[in-house]
Amino acid sequence: MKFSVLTLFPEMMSALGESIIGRAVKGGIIETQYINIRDFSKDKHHRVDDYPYGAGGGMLMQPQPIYDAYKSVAGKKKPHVIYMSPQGKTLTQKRAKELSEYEHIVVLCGHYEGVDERILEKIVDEEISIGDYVLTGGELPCMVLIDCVCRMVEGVLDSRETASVESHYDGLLEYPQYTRPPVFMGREVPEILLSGHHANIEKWRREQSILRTAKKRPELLEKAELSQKEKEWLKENGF
Ligand code: 4H7
Repeated sequence: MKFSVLTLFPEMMSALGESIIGRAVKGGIIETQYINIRDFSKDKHHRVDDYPYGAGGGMLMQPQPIYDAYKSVAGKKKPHVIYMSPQGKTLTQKRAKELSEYEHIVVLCGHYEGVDERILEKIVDEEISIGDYVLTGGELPCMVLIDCVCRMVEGVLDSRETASVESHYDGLLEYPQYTRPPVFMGREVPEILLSGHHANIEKWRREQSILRTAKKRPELLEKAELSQKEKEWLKENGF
């Protein structure tokens, strides 16, 4: 899978060269390219922004350098183009999984007060936000998106990192986990985890997931699929 990022700050993307995503890039499962929109400015001072018509503060990114940057990465087959914007639909695990099926995604990162509306109409398929708060640019949201989508791509995670037991995968939060030592500052690892009884451990983990979700993110429980038995069990535990 390939990501082409159109940005004024390509150096910011270096975080994606590290850790698990970095490994997938080195291994050739994921391809990334970072295009500096400024390289496509036709202005003699390499300007890419200008004042908005109708006044109002701030600067806007002009459409021409963005369009030419887009043309430089778009092949024969039209890529899926995403604009990172606080006006977009909020990114979810479900959408990330769907996006992982695309062969080529282009991400446009806005800066200053955003981009000229006409470039959105011309090239953008979808606007995505990473949450209801304001940032200085679309680069950090873009990295969040790429990280989240890439780890859903087959082969990016190894079997130990598997995506199937974690928060948000089945609509529930992750159960608590423990590693060595067995006693830390007087606090013991739950006995059941040391028992070696796999079925009991699975049951305990499922209960802990449900309990945690009820405590920390009760609104998630409405969408999660709980059995009648589990719903009753929750009630007995005060929820
Ligand atoms: C596109 C349009 C995404 C990109 C406007 C981007 C939050 C998110 C940006 C803006 C982003 C998110 C321009 C909006 C400057 C804020 C003061 C870059 N912020 N900006 N305004 N939630 N900022 O995903």
